[in-house]
Amino acid sequence: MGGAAVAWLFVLFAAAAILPAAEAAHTVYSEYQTHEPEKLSPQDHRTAYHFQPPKNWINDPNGPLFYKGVYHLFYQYNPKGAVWGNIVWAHSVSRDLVNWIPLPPAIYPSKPFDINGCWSGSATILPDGRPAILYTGIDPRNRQVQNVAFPKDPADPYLREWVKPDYNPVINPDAAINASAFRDPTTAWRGGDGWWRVVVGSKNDLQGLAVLYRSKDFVRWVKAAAPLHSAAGTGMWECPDFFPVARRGRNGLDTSAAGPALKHVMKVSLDLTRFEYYTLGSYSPEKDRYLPDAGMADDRTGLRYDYGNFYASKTFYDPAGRRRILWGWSNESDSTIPRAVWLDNGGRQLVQWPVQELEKLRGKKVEARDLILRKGARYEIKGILTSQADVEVTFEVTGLEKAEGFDPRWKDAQELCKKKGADVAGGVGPFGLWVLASGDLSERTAVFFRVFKGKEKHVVLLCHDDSSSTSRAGVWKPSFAGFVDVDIQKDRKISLRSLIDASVVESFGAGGKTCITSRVYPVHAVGGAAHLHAFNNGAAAVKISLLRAWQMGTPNMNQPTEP
Ligand code: DQQ
Repeated sequence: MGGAAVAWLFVLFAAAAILPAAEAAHTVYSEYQTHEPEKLSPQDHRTAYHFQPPKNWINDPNGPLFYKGVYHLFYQYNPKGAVWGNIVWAHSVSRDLVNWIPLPPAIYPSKPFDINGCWSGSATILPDGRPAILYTGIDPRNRQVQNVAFPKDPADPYLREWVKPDYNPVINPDAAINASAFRDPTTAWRGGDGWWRVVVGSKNDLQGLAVLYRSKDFVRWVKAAAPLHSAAGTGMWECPDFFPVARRGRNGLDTSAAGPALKHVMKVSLDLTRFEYYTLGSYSPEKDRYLPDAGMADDRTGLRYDYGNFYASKTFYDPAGRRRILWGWSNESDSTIPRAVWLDNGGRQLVQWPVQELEKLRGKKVEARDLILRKGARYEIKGILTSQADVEVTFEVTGLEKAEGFDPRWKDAQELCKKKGADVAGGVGPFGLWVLASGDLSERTAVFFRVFKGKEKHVVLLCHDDSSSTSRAGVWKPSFAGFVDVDIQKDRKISLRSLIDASVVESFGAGGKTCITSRVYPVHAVGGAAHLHAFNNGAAAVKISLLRAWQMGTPNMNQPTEP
């Protein structure tokens, strides 16, 4: 028998014994797994105040929690290279969500139940105050199993060491479950009956699943007869998140909170689209079923936390600030700014806003008031380093009768933004900011609103449009966009906040109703060469009633320091 035939036999045998390489929607570059990152170029795109490790690959935020006065963030990390692989739970701590100190990885492959990887999961605070982590381990057969880990020394506020008991895995995929699509346990919640519940993301062909398990002691978990929720045609549900929000006010709620004064949020990260969608709805503790409100969808027509580069997000309840905080992974290698999240007054969507601790990085400020921008006008914001800035602006709109007509077939905001970019003159808008712009404006990212006249009310679109930049041939320069649910005819004004951080632009439209994060990699508009303008390309004049821009300081971002 020739060598080639032997090799075939071996492959067939191996394939029968183990599942194919564990399925996750990350590209594996085996040749780069142990490479150091390249030396940084002088044109540095490294962000300063977005969470990131000093080097190497990072993806999903994992198990955020608050313990004994310290915030903990774990994250999917490759200790050996700048691409996905060798995944461990890296660990950083902070007292203010702004300055971060790295600690050694908390959870790393070491036991049969996680020897091929320690994937995403969540933390739960147990009734005695101790945290527990549930995470996905990849076992020797490349099956995805769920494991539990506890702090070795609960007296240590930094929770440096974690113990993974030998009785793991605590949840195995049974015969009905696809073992290569079974991952990312949520924070658990406890019902009035004293049973813990947790959801694990999965799929059955194209049916996305939130598989439900129950436990009395957090160790023995029993699968419920039906999933908490599922949706046809959505594919694998990665990183599900399930939590309550108060019907009124901005305070966050503990994940186990129950009662009539709240609604529930179910968020799924769809492997098929690589975007996330959430629904608002009701959770019945008796039936252990979640039912989205009428008109809400888990698929690509649904609501999104962020209409840009944002995935695998996770929330946690912060008892110190009585708020729920959200983090997302902004592909490439950063997390977004932690955001407080609450239910909008109308109860039809969530609102997000950067945690207020971020404001302590605000340094030198420039301000402009009562500026009228007529068609084609622009105004340069000078006097601060605009490649690392926080900009807040309120636009007053006039001439709503000049708004372009809205075609009801325009369902996809991103397509609409592509079609009607920042350089396509309009009636009311496009108006907004050009950020990370080169001196000659050949390179720029437009963050802008465009107002249309719909049948019943005006339709407002928020876009991030990087497409007009002439530099960076061959680099993906997507337009991202979302509709903004406001009554512009009544309000007559709309606000925008953009966090600019070298290669991240994170925008919050209308006080955080529509959010967009982009990664942009300017060639010329880096460091001190970056410019910032307000512009208007619409026929109707807009007035900037107030614009404030702050240069942002640089926190300790995971540079080794003693906690
Ligand atoms: N990333 C993890 C998985 C998760 C995916 C692996 C989402 O657990 O499903 O690094 O980005």
